[in-house]
Amino acid sequence: MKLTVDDLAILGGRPAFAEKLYVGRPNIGDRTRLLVRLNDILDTRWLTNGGPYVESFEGRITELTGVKHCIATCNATVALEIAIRALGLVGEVLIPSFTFVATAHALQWQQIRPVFCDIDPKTHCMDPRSVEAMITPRTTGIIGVHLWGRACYVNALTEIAARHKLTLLFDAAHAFGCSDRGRMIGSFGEAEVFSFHATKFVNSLEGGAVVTNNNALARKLRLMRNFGFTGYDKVNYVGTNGKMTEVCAAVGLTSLEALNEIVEVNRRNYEVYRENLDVLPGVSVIEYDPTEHNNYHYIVAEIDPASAPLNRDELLAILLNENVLARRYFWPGCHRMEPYRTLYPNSHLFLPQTERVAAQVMSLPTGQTITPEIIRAICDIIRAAFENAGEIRKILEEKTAV
Ligand code: T4K
Repeated sequence: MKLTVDDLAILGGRPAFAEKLYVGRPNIGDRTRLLVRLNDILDTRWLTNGGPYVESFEGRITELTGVKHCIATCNATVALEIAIRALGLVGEVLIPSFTFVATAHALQWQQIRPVFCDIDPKTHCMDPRSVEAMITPRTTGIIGVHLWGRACYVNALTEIAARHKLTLLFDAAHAFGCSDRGRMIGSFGEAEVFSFHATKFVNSLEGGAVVTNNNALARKLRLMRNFGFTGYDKVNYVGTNGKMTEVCAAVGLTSLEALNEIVEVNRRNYEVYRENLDVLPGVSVIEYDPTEHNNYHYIVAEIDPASAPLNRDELLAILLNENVLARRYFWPGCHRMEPYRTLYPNSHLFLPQTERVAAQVMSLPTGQTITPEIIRAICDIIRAAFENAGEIRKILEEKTAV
């Protein structure tokens, strides 16, 4: 389908897509197998609290990542919270600002200050030089984030953590099924945290997990996930209710069975996007290293305002009008969100690359519901918008002036 500017809804036409195209549309595994599992759960009436489906889900995660222990949780935010608590982090912890706000909230929730570090604009991951520069006597840990599923600077962060005697944890919410120098993500640092939220390529409706090779830590995490109970009527820690339900585990197991299929679809989509977007002025799709395992879950396009005819936000407005709900993850950066911008008003002074990248990045729809034809049509909209940038900009300016 070749669009002309007349087809662009912002100029009066009908949206190119009759139905909304979402980033994060859930992938669904084999329904028949899922329904068998759900019936079994209902028949046995074991719904949560250490049931067999959670146990097998945890077993599959350990097999796939090669990590000794998996503690499945109700979501990754709670997984981060209990990992942070079990590791004894206090005071200040270094994290990137360019991440989903849950990374910061998991610290602030327990009165630990997230100290925001800048990113390397090439990888969008926390820059080890910024990490080193932000260490103070109050720093107790570092949380590296494998953004978009691409491993962050694991070696450099491990070395910095060891030299400064800091605890290293990874937020691997995006990175299930990905590797770093051939080793599956999950076994780096003291522990790593995965998300299996509905919008992730493998999902358990809501869900997360902490994985670790540390036996004592694993035991502590299991207790903390279940109120700190060490036996009937006996509590040893301040715990929470972080348990995954049997239904979530059944969805997760079914989703894991489709893992290779979903990755294949994501990889195909990624290649079609690259083919069609990388040729446009000022547009580049972030690269995944083909020598690593990748889940290709995020299609992230960078729009360089210096060379693209329209900027990121102008393109988003066009796409939205065409029913393409692209997202500007992770704009404007945690440091510009409350409570952080009030609590730590000077953070932006240390985050020039974060500010620049956050203003240029958009995430595009992919997953099982998105076909190469849809992607070509989305890319055609962007091309047509660029070709008519002058006219479009005028209309957008008039709209915002009203
Ligand atoms: N660390 C990092 C680095 C993370 O990215 C995340 C979560 C976490 C930690 C915490 O993990 P969890 O505690 O959530 O397990 C979404 C997800 O809710 C969130 O899990 C994810 N990262 C983040 C990047 O994306 P929103 O605010 O964008 O969600 P929402 O509701 O706008 O959904 C995104 C799109 O997906 C929508 O446009 C519609 C579509 N959608 C969504 C759902 C839930 C569907 O089509 N069907 C659905 O059922 O955060």
